[in-house]
Amino acid sequence: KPEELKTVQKYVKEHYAGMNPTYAGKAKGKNVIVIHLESFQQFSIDRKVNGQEVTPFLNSLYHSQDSLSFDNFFHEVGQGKTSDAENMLETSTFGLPQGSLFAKLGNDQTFQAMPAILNQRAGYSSAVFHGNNGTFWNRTNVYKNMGYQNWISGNYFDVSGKRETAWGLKDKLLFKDSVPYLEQLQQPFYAKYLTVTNHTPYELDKEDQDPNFQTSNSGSKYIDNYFITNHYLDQSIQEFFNYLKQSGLYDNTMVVLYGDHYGINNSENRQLAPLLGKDPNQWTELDSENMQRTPLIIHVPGLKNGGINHTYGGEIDVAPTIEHLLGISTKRYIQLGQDLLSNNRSQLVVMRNKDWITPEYASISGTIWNCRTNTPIENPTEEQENLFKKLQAEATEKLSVSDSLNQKNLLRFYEPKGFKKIESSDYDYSKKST
Ligand code: GP9
Ligand code: MN
Repeated sequence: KPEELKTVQKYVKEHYAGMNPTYAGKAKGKNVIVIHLESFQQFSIDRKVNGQEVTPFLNSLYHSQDSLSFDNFFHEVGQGKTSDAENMLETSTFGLPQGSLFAKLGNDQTFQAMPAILNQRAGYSSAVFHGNNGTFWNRTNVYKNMGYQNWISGNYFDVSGKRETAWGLKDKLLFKDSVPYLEQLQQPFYAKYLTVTNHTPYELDKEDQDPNFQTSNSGSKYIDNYFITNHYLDQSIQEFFNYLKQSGLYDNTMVVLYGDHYGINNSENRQLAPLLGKDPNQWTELDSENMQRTPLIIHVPGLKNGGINHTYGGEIDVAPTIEHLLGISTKRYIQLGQDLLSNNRSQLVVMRNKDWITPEYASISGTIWNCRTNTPIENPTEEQENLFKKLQAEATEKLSVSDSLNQKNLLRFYEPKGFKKIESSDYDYSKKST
């Protein structure tokens, strides 16, 4: 066993935050559907434009007592964007400092990822649905190494003519056309939907736009279009929930919805500011950092004691949260995140570029900000200085542990109790894929 692996294991052991007995196992045995909301930011939740809600259906899920919703949840992606978000959700480890882990390492990487864990611990089948071709972000190879049984990519769907945008099959059609495949999955299943219509440049054919929705007039085409595709995304989710309810799947399914990363570039934030009730001339670096919040809504029909949780966390924390809700303990795995429902978790959120944020302070490109006053800290006390050093050291350590694990493919040498190593040759998606 290499020394580096021992260091990683020591780190994981020291940072294990346990689970919350109030919620552990609350979704045991349910199907799991993860819906990846492309480029969807938290500020769109409860947002009104021209007096009208942009995403009324997602808002209703967000406020439901059957949902565990998070309003201080941050994306933590690097250059791998969507693929980094996927990697974090599936493995609770970070993407790489440069490039995409999926693309760079995905061919030979040993993963101990959600589809394999759920299959081996609780008999889950698994599938990914996505309207883009199978090879984008090297997904076909990665999904085999993660143990995904089915990969229903754009190669399976009719993407002719106006059925797709630049990024693949339109979301409403993705949800609709996935049904025949979804219905063949043995229950319980773990299914992931990667939406794409709400992706830059946020262009959508007129006939797909809701004539009753009037978007903003912000001065930025990006922002105005963003709300249009946000609204379309919202309708597509609502239609899918209608299907889940009609088919009877709803009651026995936990649906996890999350935004993978920002959609509006920081360069556009000043034009966005007035829509958020802010003065564009007072916009700060910290305001931009605060915009890196994305939604996380875990909808468990029948839960009843959900609500909006203000804990600070990020994409790295989702896998243990889901596993604990399903009643699957995670102590034996190498995961760098902490259950978002645990009472013992750290409030330090680490970004891929070594920035970090807590409820009190944020470090942005080397400057420390006071989150309460929205000002940079110019003359820190000695006590503050020590605290900032400590937080930066913790952030750096978390990233370097992840990088050592992933770049040296250390899971090759790690055998968690009862875990059967995934052999990519056991998986064949070739039927229709190219
Ligand atoms: C492509 C889609 C977008 O298939 O997932 O990826 P992104 O550009 O957001 O990384
Ligand atoms: Mn993306």
